[in-house]
Amino acid sequence: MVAGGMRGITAMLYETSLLDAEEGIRFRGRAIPELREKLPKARGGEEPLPEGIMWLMLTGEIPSEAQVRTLSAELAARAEVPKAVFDALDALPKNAHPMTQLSVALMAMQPESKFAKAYQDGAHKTTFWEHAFEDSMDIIARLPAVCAAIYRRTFKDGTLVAADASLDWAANFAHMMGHDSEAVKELMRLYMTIHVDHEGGNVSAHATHLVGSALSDPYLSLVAGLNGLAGPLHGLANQEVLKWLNETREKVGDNATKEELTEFVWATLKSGRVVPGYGHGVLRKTDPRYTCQREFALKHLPDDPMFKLVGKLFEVVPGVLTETGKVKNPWPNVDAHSGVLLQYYGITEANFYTVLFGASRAIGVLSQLTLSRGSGYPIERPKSVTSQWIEEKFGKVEA
Ligand code: AMX
Repeated sequence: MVAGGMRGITAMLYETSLLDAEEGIRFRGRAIPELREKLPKARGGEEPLPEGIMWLMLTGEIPSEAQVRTLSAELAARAEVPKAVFDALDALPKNAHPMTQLSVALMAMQPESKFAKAYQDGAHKTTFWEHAFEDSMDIIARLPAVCAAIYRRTFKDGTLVAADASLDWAANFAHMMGHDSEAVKELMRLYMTIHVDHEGGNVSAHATHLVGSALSDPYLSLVAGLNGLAGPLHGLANQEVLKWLNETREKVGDNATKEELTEFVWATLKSGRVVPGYGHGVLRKTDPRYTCQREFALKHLPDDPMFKLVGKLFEVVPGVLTETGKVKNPWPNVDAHSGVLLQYYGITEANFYTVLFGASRAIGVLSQLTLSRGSGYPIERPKSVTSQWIEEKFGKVEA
């Protein structure tokens, strides 16, 4: 287990969500289909508001519509981004990856940390959670403006779109990116709800949790997690999926047979790459987050050629991965689908996709960070051993 990426070691307390290998993620005991039905929606909308899942993760309770509207308004009231963020972004090379920009932008806000200030002022440890909560609210409130600024300076003409405080958090996010249709707003609500959390052991959640356990403030802790999310085996997989789908399309066209697709998937594996969007460290079934995005696509874009390609690949990839004899979960994960929905609505810039994932993941990991400070979780410090120690204890392990 220690040599295998700690897979299967139970080692953390993490309240906001729990992953079951067969059933997928549950947030405070509730699965995605139930949340899609029960969480409050925007007026006239059908998808849940991410503010609702944030409330659920923090309190364990499904909020009322009025509670969610209060939270939306509170976030809107805290949304102003300090000028230092834009100065820091301007100082970066034009080709800095959007995830690098997001890290830098958050670091530029860190001097405002209420947690760090309270600690320096001698705050009692029983109050740490309050300061962590204040920072978390500020960060989450500002993320739409920060991410939209990154989007518009990297992929558009750099002009910024003013916030619309009457909109919910996700709809305002789409609006500030410059995507104003109701359909995009609905997609953003769904997207931002389903990417929030995936229990504690994944790289972004664990890194945030670990760094937070040193009483590093929420800005420092979140950035650690986001830098992990920027890895291609974790959050960056969503950008890799769209690139790979485009590559697939170029190579085999829109009317490829199953045999042609199978050959293409094998060619990817033989070139020493992974098939992005497939596999998981814990899940052993199709990710319910994939399934709900598929349902969204069936409703809104059933004839999109990219959506059809995703469906066709679902018919061949698991067979190929199973045939390798080593992949433990041959089924699609959340990233296999998300890019196709975004590109359909004109958000075609794949390098931006992980920023969207990060904005959503911030809600989950910061909710847990607040709870961890509330429960006085200690500094995390597991034990490591050397390979020599393993050999002395258990003998030489043959590969
Ligand atoms: N394509 C090719 N090979 C894969 C694979 C895939 N999709 N999934 C697993 N494998 C390989 C592993 O690389 C490993 O090979 P190795 O023994 O030669 O090193 C072997 O199968 C066993 O791996 P595993 O135990 O099944 O998976 P894991 O827990 O080590 O890794 C994950 C999980 C997600 C990193 C892996 O499945 C992967 O690389 N998937 C593709 C990238 C991806 O979609 N990542 C996103 C995951 C979800 C998320 O965090 N957003």
